[in-house]
Amino acid sequence: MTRTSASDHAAARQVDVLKLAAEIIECLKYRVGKEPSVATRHDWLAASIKVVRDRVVDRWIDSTRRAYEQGDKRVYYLSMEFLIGRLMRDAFSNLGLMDAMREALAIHGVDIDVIAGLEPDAALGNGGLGRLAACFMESMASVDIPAHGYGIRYVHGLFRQEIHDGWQVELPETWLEHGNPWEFERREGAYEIGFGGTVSSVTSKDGRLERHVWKPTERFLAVAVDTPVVGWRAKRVNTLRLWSAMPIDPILLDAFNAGDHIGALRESNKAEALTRVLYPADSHQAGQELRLRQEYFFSAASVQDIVRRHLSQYPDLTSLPDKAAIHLNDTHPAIAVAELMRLLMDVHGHDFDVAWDITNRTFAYTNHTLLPEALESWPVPLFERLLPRHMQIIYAINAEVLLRVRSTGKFSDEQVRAISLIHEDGERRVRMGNLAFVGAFSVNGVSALHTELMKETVFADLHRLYPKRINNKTNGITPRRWLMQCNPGLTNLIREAIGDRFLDDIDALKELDAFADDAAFQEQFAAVKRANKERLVSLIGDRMGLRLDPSALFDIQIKRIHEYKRQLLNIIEAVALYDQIRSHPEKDWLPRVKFFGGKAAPSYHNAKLIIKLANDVARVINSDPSVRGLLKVVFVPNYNVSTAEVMIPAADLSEQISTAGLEASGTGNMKFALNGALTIGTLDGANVEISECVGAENIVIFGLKADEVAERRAGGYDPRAIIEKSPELRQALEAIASGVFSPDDPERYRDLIGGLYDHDWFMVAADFDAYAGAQRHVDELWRDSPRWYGMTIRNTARVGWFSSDRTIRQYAKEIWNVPA
Ligand code: GL9
Repeated sequence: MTRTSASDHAAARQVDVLKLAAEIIECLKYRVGKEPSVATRHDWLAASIKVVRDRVVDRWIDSTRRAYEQGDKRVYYLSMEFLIGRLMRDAFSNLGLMDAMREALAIHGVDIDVIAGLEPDAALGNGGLGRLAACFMESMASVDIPAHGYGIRYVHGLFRQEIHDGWQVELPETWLEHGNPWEFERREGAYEIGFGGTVSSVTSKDGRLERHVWKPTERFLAVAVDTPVVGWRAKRVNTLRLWSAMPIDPILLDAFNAGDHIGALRESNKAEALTRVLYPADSHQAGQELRLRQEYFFSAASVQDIVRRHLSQYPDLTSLPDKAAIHLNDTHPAIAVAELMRLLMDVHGHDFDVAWDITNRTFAYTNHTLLPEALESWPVPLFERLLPRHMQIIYAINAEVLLRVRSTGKFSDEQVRAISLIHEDGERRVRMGNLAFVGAFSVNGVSALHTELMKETVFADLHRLYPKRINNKTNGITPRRWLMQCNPGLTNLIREAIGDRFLDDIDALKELDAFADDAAFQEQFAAVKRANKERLVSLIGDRMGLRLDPSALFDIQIKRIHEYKRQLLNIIEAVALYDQIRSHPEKDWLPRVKFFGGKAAPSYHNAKLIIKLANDVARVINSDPSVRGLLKVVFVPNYNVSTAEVMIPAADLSEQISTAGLEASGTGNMKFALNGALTIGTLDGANVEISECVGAENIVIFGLKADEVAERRAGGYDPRAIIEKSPELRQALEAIASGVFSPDDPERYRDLIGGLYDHDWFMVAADFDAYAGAQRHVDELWRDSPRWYGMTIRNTARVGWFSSDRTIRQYAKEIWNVPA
């Protein structure tokens, strides 16, 4: 760039900043109704968002029109969860307005970081599955795919977690408290959604055609609430459409006039309950009727909307598969398969075969877990009562599938039973996984290992019947949020080293490899990490009143609390290390802080007990003077997307230690590696592919592999014998079980630890020694600073492949058949 053009550029920017500054005041006045002298910080936040939002809307309308005019095929991503987090930084930065807005606000004496901190997290999801949907939405806009996300506008997202006396306490989350400047309610775009009632059939005069008419007894309105999703450099803006339930009759006047004032609001209350709160169960089926109602409510509204949009552009639905790909994010929206069949047959008059062909070429399905307790199924009587017509359709689909199975002559009775959509042993249940599988033309897993296990375990028989259907799409994360926004220090350092190309083409990160052993670069890399650790230290100081040393090794395990993720293994290792430090004070122990963060499903007893244990262990270790501050344990309350954005850039060590075969992919593992943390992990989920990308010498892998776990389980695993042989493990377990960390209730952990001796389903004992050994290896690496930074820089350089842009391009090419 020549001197003149650089100064021109600066001048243009200056105009931009002044213009934005003026617009903010104008917006504050006319749209917020305040003048600067009395505006609160929330007012400034609202005004800033609205000023930028106007620019988003221009491009949004543009993107929508473009898709319409070009007759593009659209992608519809149906997901019960979108774990979005904050939106402001995302939108500002993707529009390239971050610096200009910072300066514009500064003119008014407002610090953008302060108001950004006021934006609530949109926590409309539980964990990885919901966050993946949010990353996918951002990537679909970034790689310019016309896509709509469809979900539920929960009034209360995932509960807020407080820790009282070490225990998790759940409090309602209220993200809409100050309104939501990002959303647009579309009252005109409402659909009727029914439940219950009866089905009658009407036969045509010649007696040939049979039409079914469903008369539901309960009906609600689904109202669309839209949020624009801005892609990188605002190439495209897509829509996230979340459904809110409303009563058809807001007040029953007859009842009201008769004096029944509460009863008059019955409909209204029922509607409100439908989309009020997100179920907080992760990898675990919430078996309640309300959950099935939520699933049908949002799936039916979405399918109706898709059909309406198609028919506004094309004469009939036979071209639907060419113009729409409907993606089922897990089985939660699987009922959409039956809903589309219903519309095709009962409303649009297609016969079963045509309807089934259209449906089958339109749907694709992603499986996110193999845990048996997570596989959704619904009791037939409940299903039949709530959705009588869909139940009939599911029986018809089942008949079609089982006929095909029988006709091959290759399946035993047992295998036929495994394929059936209806589970028949004991209570009859509708299997949503099987419905999604047969209704879709593509079924994918989320990492290479997970996909192979799908073929061998839950879907083994369906896979034999449809051998081409299962495919893999390894998960990814958006580098905008998970590098550029959460780690500006590292982003700038990379730009100085290799230029800006990686901002648009993440593969260019590879060029950083050449700097891995460069002493000067290592020093700068370490300085960035140090600054990020100081940021975390101050967050912990503010939130918990704890003082931490940023020169210690920051060892972090943040994710939902689940036995298979083995936070317990990590805590037991902390206790063992505590013993070692006290028995060998003469040894050169290196300072380490073990951070934990995550929520437990409210009904998951052991997960909640593990949180209490982490807090009990933290209290004892952190206050024991003989530890001399060499080990600290911190449980960070209310872990959420925003907390992750501070913790991940500050991590030295990333804990990815699930029992092999049980974590479908993991995505936190990718975020840590991208931000220059070393991984300690098992060969599970996407860890396997991360290890291949970064190289086995740049990751610390330990423990049983998936096939070894299966073998051990099959071949009479004896945890007690293993514990007896490992003095370190035995002592740590005895200490916990005997109440060393719970003097107020010495029995508290007896059963939790007893379970490890008796069955230890998650193989904590089997992997303990390998894990402890791997941790001591980490100590050695950390002492050798040039080696450590060489490894961590190579992690950042080599994990560009885990960008969700790559994942989305694979979906586009190999599943959806849309250009990207
Ligand atoms: C999950 C898997 O457990 C993760 O391994 C995977 O990375 C994500 C996204 O594919 O999906 N499946 C699942 O039910 N959850 C996952 O995180 N649970 C939650 O979202 C809480």
